[in-house]
Amino acid sequence: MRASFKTDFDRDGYVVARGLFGIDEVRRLRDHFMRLRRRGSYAGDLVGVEPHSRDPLRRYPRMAQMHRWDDTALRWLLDLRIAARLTVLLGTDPYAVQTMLYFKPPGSRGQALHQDNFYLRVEPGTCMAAWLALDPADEQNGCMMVVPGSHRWPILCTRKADTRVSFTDVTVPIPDDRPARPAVMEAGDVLFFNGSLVHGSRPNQSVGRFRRALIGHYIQADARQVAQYYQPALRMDGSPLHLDVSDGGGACGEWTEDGHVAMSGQHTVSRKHE
Ligand SMILES: O=C(O)CCC(=O)C(=O)O
Repeated sequence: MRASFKTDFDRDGYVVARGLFGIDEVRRLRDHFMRLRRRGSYAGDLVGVEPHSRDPLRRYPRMAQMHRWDDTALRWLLDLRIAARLTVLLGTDPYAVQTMLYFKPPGSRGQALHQDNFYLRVEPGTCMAAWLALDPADEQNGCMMVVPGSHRWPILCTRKADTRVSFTDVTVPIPDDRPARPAVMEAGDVLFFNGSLVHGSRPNQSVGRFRRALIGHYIQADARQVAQYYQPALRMDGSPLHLDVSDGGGACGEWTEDGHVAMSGQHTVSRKHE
């Protein structure tokens, strides 16, 4: 772990661990989840699988909470390399609460800018994500976009998102002088980011490149509550524990059909930016 790993994270709200997973491991994970996706539908899918849909995200919808029924996902979620880095970044042990797999084939919409703790409702503190690139991710195929320093902002009121470019219907406003920046990554890199960090992704505009990512969500071990959707939390040895249930929250972004703008009705705090 490089010396600036934690200071970069504290300053920006995110940090990339380059090459944390080897290329063979990444290939195995990619093949595994592609096989599962082609095999059928699972609890936690963002939307029903429609193999012949014109919408690429309906052909390859996001999977979630796979670790509850898939051993490969569980082992990855609890991986010691991730655990060690989270412990450094959080200053406490992590608990694991979610897995997700974004396939993001060519032509897919992205996910509008948001803050994860809007959905997880971790208290006290916030959540953390470990976002493993399973393909090279750049601006053309819709890499992650992050707003450096926004982890110090409160959870913002949401607004309507443009559902022609986002599969979710809500977003958060950002000031003109704090633009989202691309997090360009190689397969095997892991982006760690704070649950208040404003982030999202744009459409995959490449001609033929998937932008797959395997994501783990974690909370710090001194958190007392989290939304129902994330229960039970797991200690990093895999043993389950139930925390108090927060009001509201839910899965990280609800599916919205292309072009239909609708509000979710969930609003939270609004305070001025720092
Ligand atoms: O991978 C993406 O495009 C978005 C992922 C995301 O927003 C998240 O993990 O919270």
